[in-house]
Amino acid sequence: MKLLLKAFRNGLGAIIAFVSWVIPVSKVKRTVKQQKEIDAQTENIELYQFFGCPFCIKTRRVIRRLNLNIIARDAQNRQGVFRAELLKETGKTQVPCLKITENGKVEWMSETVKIIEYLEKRFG
Ligand SMILES: N[C@@H](CCC(=O)N[C@@H](CS)C(=O)NCC(=O)O)C(=O)O
Repeated sequence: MKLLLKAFRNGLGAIIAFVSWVIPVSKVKRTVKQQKEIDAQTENIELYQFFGCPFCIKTRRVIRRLNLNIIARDAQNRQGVFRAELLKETGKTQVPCLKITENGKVEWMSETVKIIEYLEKRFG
């Protein structure tokens, strides 16, 4: 029963992810120079996420719209290094979670609303 529910949840998540991927977004337009500057900043930002999680899909959509090259880390794989790192550093495996590395300091940011607000404010 548990396995069936998990399969259903993952299947549903994959469908939502696919639908979100096919629905076009109106991307923020920048000059090549501006985009290069933003790319340099986003090199230090990573999104810890699950592929089919609705909160992660919403966050990924904002990232797509803002035209940000933020690398997505799979925190769903129970044997994976990113899940282990997320758990070690934040004490939980809640996603989405943004890892922001700045001046040698690492900040972990949870909660979709907070993450989106941060991205919009900084890059919107
Ligand atoms: N309030 C959170 C909820 C996020 C949430 O529930 N994420 C689920 C996946 S859809 C999760 O992290 N589950 C694994 C866990 O909590 O360890 C947000 O808005 O970001």
